[in-house]
Amino acid sequence: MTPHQLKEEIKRIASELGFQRTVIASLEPMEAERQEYERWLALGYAAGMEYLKRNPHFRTSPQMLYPDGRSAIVVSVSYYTEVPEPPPGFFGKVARYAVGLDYHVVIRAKLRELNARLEKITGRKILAKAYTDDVSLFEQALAARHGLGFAGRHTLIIGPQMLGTYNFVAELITDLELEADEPYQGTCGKCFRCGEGCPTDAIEYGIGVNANKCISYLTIENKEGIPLELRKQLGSWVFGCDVCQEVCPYNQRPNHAPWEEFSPERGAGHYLDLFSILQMDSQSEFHQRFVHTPLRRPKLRGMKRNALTVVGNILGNCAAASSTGITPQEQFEAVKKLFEFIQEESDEMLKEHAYWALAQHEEPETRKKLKQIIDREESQIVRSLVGAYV
Ligand code: B12
Ligand code: SF4
Ligand code: SF4
Repeated sequence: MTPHQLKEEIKRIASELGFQRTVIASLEPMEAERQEYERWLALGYAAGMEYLKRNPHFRTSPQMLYPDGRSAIVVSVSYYTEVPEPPPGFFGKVARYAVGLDYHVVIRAKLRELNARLEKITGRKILAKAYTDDVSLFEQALAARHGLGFAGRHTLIIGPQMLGTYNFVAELITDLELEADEPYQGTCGKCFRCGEGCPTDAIEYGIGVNANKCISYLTIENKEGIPLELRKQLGSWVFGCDVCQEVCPYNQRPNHAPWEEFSPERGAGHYLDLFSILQMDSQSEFHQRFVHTPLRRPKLRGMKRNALTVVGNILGNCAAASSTGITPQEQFEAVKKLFEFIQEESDEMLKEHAYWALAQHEEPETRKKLKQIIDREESQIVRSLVGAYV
């Protein structure tokens, strides 16, 4: 088989397995990309993601990552599933990429399957390593350099032929000597919708995403509280955020996820019952429920923080409009549970978020009771934080 035929076979088998697009990348260092990356780091836009700051040279040198490698098979696969109408009540939205089973596990298994089939057709052992969403590699840069798609203004890779952005990027670095593909020349043209639509103004055209402001960072990677000035902008996102993708014209006719592992029935689903999160007693209970899904990342503490913020936003909307469909009785129950939460919780960050959630409810009774219990609050830190908005 000629190298060209082998490359075609790789793309055919990858497509048979469900990968929507496959390109071949060289493992040459990504010099220009590293400079862009360092500029982003220098601006402080990696926020608290210390692992991203450690070694930019390493992240942009695929050969260093896997010294046996000679080329990379770079693939994309859709995770898109239709979002149903939100259930009435206190529910939070989960970003589409996270509704099913943990994609790291699912994709790596498919890439290993790809490798096994390649070993069959080449008749030799292939040294290979599978990666996806692995911080040790600057994946979008590698994908863009070899035509998996182009980086849109929201920084995500947009595939050609309307493959859009609802897809994961993954790589199989192998010891196969393969000819690398050229970049794909796509463009955003005169569109600026993602930056205009981003609820927190996190997108800076030409630079990238300022993670300090991005809801995805704030709800998944962030270990602190949600900054006060950004809490309302979270809206009902309890895990991740899809707004910049929802407004992107390249996502008008998204391809559906090819594997049932990405279906909402197999994982956490599109919506989470917020009080079921708040009522969880232990990290092990949380772990048990979400262990096979991407939602385990922020741990129970992070998810409770997110849930409290979204409950606050829903309570805030109850006063502003009757469109939430939440009855006064349901509001009363929710407020009661929040007061109980404050009584039982010892974590200051979570307590403060619960106070904030209550402060969003513009009901005179709630406000009166809130003032009373703040006066009795033992933690001085919490008292002074809450003082800013009650
Ligand atoms: C850290 C990280 C985040 C951070 C920071 C995001 C960011 N945009 O930087 C946070 C937590 C906010 C995040 C959020 C999300 N993420 Co994320 N994230 C990553 C991770 C681990 C590293 C990203 C990174 O290196 N950022 C650094 C900056 C500098 O990179 P950049 O902005 O893309 O680079 C820009 C410039 O440097 C410039 N550039 C780059 N090279 C060059 C070269 C030249 C010559 C020039 C001129 C310019 C230039 O163009 C780039 C694009 O504008 C990658 C996986 C990986 N290992 O790479 C996944 C990844 C980017 N995330 C992914 C996803 C799905 C998401 C979310 C959609 C999840 C969600 N729904 O909540 C959101 C989307 C938010 C957004 N608009 O980016 C996917 C994206 C798939 C795709 N189609 O592109 C990835 C690739 C994971 C994967 N393997 O599938 N993420
Ligand atoms: S994920 Fe949400 S918050 Fe982050 S850049 Fe996109 S729209 Fe903005
Ligand atoms: S929304 Fe518009 S500007 Fe943003 S990535 Fe999509 S096409 Fe580009």
